[in-house]
Amino acid sequence: MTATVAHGMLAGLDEIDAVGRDSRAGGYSRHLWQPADFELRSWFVERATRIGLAVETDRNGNLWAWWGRPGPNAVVTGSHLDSVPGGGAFDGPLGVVSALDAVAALTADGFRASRPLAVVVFAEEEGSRFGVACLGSRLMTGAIDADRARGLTDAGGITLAEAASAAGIEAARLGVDREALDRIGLFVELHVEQGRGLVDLGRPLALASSILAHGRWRLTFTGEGNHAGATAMSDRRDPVLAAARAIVAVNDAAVASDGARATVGRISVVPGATNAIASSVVAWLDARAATDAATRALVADVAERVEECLVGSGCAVTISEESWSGVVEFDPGVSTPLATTLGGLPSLASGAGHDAGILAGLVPSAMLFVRNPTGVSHSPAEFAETADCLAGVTALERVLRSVLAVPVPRETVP
Ligand code: HGY
Ligand code: MN
Ligand code: MN
Repeated sequence: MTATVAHGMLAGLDEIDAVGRDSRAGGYSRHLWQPADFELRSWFVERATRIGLAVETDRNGNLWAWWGRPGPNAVVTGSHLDSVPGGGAFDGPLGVVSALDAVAALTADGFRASRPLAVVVFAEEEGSRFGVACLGSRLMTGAIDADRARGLTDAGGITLAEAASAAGIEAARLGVDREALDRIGLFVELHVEQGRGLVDLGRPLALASSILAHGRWRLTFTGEGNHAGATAMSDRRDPVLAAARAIVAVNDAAVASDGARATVGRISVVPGATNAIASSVVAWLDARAATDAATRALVADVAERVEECLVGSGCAVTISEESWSGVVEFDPGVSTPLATTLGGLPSLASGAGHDAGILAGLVPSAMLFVRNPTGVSHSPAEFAETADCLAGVTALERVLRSVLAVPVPRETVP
């Protein structure tokens, strides 16, 4: 499925349509500071510059395109351009393209903003290269320790610090960015919906009410590498078998819970030979639930079940928490006026995480969702109708007009 939208607006989706296509998985694989990501960053700079914005890269690799002088109490909109492996065309890029189009509509008709405005592209939102989702916004806000982040490694063993340096970012400066954070007066992220909420409501747009608590855990199973032909079945300590049983147990735990979700979508087998019993397996657990406590309880249940699976296997397991995001409740004091501006919109809970969720505890934040008729995301089947996307741009533009018209208090004018 492509993002083809033959319209002046949303043309940005067509412009990046060929970038990072994944012929093996289908869809797109666009990962931090790899060729597709660099190409998308260049596209963004060119696109933003063309409509009169000035682009800067912050200390964590996030891009900011400013209309006028950067300053406090800014209205910020945007999303991310990276993808999961084999992801869809809309998750992230729709928010960036819509933001640029909404701002272009404002600049084109001579609108005069009373507050600074920026379009942001957050780095590594999916965590596909270094394992931690929303890495750019987490670093900026201090939601991840900078030293720990610098040591994160990609599949090839390259550290974030090394990758940052290679991309021209000073690794020592990765981390909390008070200056960038303090400039945000309001963050509005437009995003394709990733479930069927809007389909069920029969509405094209909604505002976000909440985000599930979620996190990632790394399960490392160790056994004994050995010969596939020469090792009797009774002599084996096979971590693949242990991991397979454990993965079934992960699913059982979520099914037994009250609506929690648990997924193992990524497994690596070492050494990964057809004719060798593996020596170790790493399986990544993604767990989510409506409350922090329910998510923690699910993971505790998973851990217990996984240990039970290993009894008598001769294998061992270690479980390490790689990232955690507590439940997010978007502030109705921020969202309700936006809904009013838009003539009333439903509110929708999100099962997916977002940079707006990382920011929400620190700066006024809201999200606009655009209907996804397939309800499918993180897959090439992710989709949004052009009419709904255009409704999203128009809604974002109206929101920006309304919030930008409110003057900055005199003492905070830069
Ligand atoms: O994984 C997530 O929830 C998000 O799409 N990054
Ligand atoms: Mn995503
Ligand atoms: Mn996203």
